[in-house]
Amino acid sequence: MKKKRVELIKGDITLLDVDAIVNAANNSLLGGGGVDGAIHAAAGPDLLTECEKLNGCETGQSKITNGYRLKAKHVIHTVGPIWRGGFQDEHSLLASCYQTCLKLAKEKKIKTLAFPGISTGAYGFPLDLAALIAVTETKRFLNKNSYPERVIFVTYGDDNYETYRKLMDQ
Ligand code: AR6
Repeated sequence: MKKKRVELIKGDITLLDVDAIVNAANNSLLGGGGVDGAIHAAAGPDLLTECEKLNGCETGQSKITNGYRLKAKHVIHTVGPIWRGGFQDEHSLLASCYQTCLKLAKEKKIKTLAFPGISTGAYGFPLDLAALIAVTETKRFLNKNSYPERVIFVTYGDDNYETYRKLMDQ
């Protein structure tokens, strides 16, 4: 049987043994709270040193670094939009985060890539819509490309897990 290329798990993304994890960063790329803080804490100070050389990142864009002390070999930092009611291009900016991360993964021949729920914490994006964008953009990309071979959505709470699960079953 063909192995599924999209998976869903609950847990802490910093612990995953994958080729790359995605960081929900901010425009400075210099760290913050939430998953960004957890990734920097787990990767150690060399991650910040590499990030300092990147000159930040625009919303909807992504940049790749090493993973340092993480099990993951790389971190793809992406900057999700802050939710402002849905009239400020938030939908296409979030779609662009997924597209640019997947494109970087393809270029680097990354086999396994794990995503957190970009913009669904401090940035306030409605979870249902964010999960729909995540699943739609990922499936669309995987249908046309052989890298990444496998994408894992990592959720950090029961609500999030159920939201993704329903969408992935469709
Ligand atoms: N593993 C997996 N998911 C996590 C983890 C973890 N260790 N920790 C949090 N989440 P957020 P944003 C989930 O706020 O909304 C930062 O300060 C969390 O439950 O981390 O894109 C940055 O520097 C939520 O579902 O990112 C920016 O300033 C999701 O990760 C800002 O927050 C994203 O929540 C970005 O906000």
